[in-house]
Amino acid sequence: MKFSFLRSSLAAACCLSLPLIAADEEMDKMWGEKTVRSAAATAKLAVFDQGNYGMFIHWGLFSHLGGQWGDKTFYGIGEWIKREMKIGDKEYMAIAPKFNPAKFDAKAIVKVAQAAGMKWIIITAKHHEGFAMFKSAHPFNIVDATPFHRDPMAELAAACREAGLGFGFYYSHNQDWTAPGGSGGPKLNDDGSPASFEHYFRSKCFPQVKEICSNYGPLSFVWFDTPGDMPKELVQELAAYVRKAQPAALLCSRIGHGMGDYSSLGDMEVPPRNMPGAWECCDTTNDSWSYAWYDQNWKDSKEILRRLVGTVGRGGSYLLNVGLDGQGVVPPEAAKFLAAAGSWIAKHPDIVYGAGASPWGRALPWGDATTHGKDLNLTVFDWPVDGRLYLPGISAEPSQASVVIPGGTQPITWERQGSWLILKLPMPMPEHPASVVKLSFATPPQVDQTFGLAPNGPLHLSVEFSDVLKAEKKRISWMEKFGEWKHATQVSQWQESSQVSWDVEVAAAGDYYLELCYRGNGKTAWEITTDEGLKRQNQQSAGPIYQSHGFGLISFKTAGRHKICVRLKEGDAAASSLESISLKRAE
Ligand code: FHN
Repeated sequence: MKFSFLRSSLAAACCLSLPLIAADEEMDKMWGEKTVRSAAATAKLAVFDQGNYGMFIHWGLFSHLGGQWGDKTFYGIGEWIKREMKIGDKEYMAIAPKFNPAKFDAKAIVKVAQAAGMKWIIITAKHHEGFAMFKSAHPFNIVDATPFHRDPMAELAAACREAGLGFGFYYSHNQDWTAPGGSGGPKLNDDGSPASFEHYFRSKCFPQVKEICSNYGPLSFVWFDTPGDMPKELVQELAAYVRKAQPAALLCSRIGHGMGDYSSLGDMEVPPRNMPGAWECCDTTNDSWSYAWYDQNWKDSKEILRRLVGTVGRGGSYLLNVGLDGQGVVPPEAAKFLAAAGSWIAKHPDIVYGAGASPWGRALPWGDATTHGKDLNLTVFDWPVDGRLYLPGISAEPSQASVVIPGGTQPITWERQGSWLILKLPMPMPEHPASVVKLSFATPPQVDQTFGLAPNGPLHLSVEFSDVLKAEKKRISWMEKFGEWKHATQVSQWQESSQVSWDVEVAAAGDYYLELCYRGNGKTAWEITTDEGLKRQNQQSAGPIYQSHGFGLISFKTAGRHKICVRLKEGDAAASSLESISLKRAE
């Protein structure tokens, strides 16, 4: 049983600090093959569909270390510290007697989740380190091996039940770094005989899954992770057991072999376009999943809402993580920003709960859209400075339009310009970090998904939405630092005749600044052409990381539908990878 793919790619990415792109097969081993909603899962998925927002918690012995081992700081995802700092098994297990999370208060954690507007909590019962955060027959557990002696999982399960929140467990079924035979674990049993994965599975994994499914009441989720090369029969056995013991629990796709009830996307991945089926984006409030003393890169309430509404707008559900510290407490910065986002959601529940995906199929330049019945709800993060909100490609007339203001709503008017609906907004922006505009329609509005370039704001055109000729368009994932995943769509494998193009509905003729976001190697020259005969060329340098480069002005002689084409003219074609272009009107 190997887990070398993750190890080697993580290590390489860290050492070189270059983007290292994970292959599809590797991503399946980490995040499971995507599953399609089964008829049997549909009833169970009702809670998931309605709630759209849950809390993920990473907590374990690694939380006691908090990203520090001796005089060395580990800057990757904190729960990987054992592996990455090469801490020996005995040394690592010797941390347990020092782990005493005396400030753990299940009710306080539930209050943080409720204030955030979250509808369930999923917590690490056992992460890859192999330490059980619950009372287990296996001695390496929080009740028997630490001075804490309490079962925090029992306390949290009870607190969630009392508060009406769903509750579920994360369980690392394949990786276990301290159990002989577990993936990434010791290769020999205590008696010196070779350890097998089957032995680990029978002696630890399966019995512990039985414990978490038997001793904590009804579960809403069992969230297995990183299936790796686990044999299909064992995954099937585990899934069959959980389905019988916990019939209401949803299994995410990371159980492996397509056995989940819903798909878990890549870590920290809000997809660029709407996705069908039942799926979830798991994300974290800073960069690490588990508590890390140095990690202050907190998402503020605006970023939390942008990613939450972005996920719901794409048709998914958002699972946002906090790493409890060594005392068992939610870091105050996470609690603060979650609560601020939560009070916004409490004022605008229709944006998230039971909300449907955006008819535009992607985010819009100023924010995002979700639907509720026949209503179209717009979440505006970037209020237009001239008070005109441009909605592209919408020919249906709303029966009503209003802006949510403190204490009520304010009707607004609109004007039509071809397929553009231009809403006239009050100034200043009534609410921060986002304001809501509500449009009612007689029937759910159909939208032409062609991109629209408004005169009063930028337009970002990802290659995800481009037509590509004679080059390769691909969705890629890489790590900025160990375990911190980034995702993009790129066009690579450029040839002389390659071209990337977008159709764009331009609201106003005029001059626009164009930027290209790409990576590559050294001087790179690009050509931009439009259907109006415009042809521009420019050169900038390229590096190994995606970066935006100002290209210069292009202009549209007329408003209306236009085509913009990008070609690589000079440079290292093998290394060049285009991610997007952006346009913004010159003033
Ligand atoms: O390796 C784990 C990682 O530590 C963390 O638990 C994430 C959360 O989705 N899952 C795995 C990597 O995808």
